[in-house]
Amino acid sequence: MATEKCFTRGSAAPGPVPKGHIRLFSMRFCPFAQRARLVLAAKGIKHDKINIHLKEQPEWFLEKNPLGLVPTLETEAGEVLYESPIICDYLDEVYPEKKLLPASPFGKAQQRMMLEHFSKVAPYFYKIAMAKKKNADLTDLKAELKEKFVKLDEDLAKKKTKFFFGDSITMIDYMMWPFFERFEAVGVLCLLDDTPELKKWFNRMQEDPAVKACSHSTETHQAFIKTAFNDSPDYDYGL
Ligand SMILES: N[C@@H](CCC(=O)N[C@@H](CS)C(=O)NCC(=O)O)C(=O)O
Repeated sequence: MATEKCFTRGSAAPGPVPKGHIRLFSMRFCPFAQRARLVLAAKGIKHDKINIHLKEQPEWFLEKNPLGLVPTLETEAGEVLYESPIICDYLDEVYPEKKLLPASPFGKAQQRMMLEHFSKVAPYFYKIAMAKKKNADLTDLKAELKEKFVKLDEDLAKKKTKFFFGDSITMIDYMMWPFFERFEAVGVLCLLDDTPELKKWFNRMQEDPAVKACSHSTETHQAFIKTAFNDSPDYDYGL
């Protein structure tokens, strides 16, 4: 799809997935959809992308995924997948160039365990954003998040690796990244000053071509978050 503008209720349904492509239903500011975009970019997978207006979803999108969630993936055969880790694992398996998951069952299990732990860190983006909206005191939330950062920092220090599963980027790094990009937007990235290994990881991630291709600036995130707070998210912000 040439346009990045989102499809909304009443938008005409797209045609079938083009031959040799795979289709991602996304939203430009969704951290979970960004995981899928990162994997597509890192692996150089030919795809087409349709952004969805999440408040007024097209009827045909709800027919494909009644949960109405992005990311959603549609294959050339009309198969539909959702849930970001499932989509990303599927892409890694179907497109074997530049594997992001380890080959061994134990390696895969380790990545899943790390992701499970990280699923307790990711929600802090929303918690902090909501607290900021209410002008609430952030002290406790920041202390809790700092504790999580310390654990991640210790993990990197113990492993002595540049990334969370070796010296090159693997799936787990891409699963974590979108939330760190947004931690900066909600003003808590200064917590990294006390976690030097995690800070180095953050800086290395910023240099990755897929991360560069799929990121928004802090200012753009902040502007989008502001529209979301006003209950009228501008999914096309900046286009
Ligand atoms: N567990 C899902 C979460 C996806 C998710 O929450 N996506 C949000 C956008 S960031 C969404 O589609 N919201 C639409 C809705 O809840 O109706 C995943 O990992 O893919």
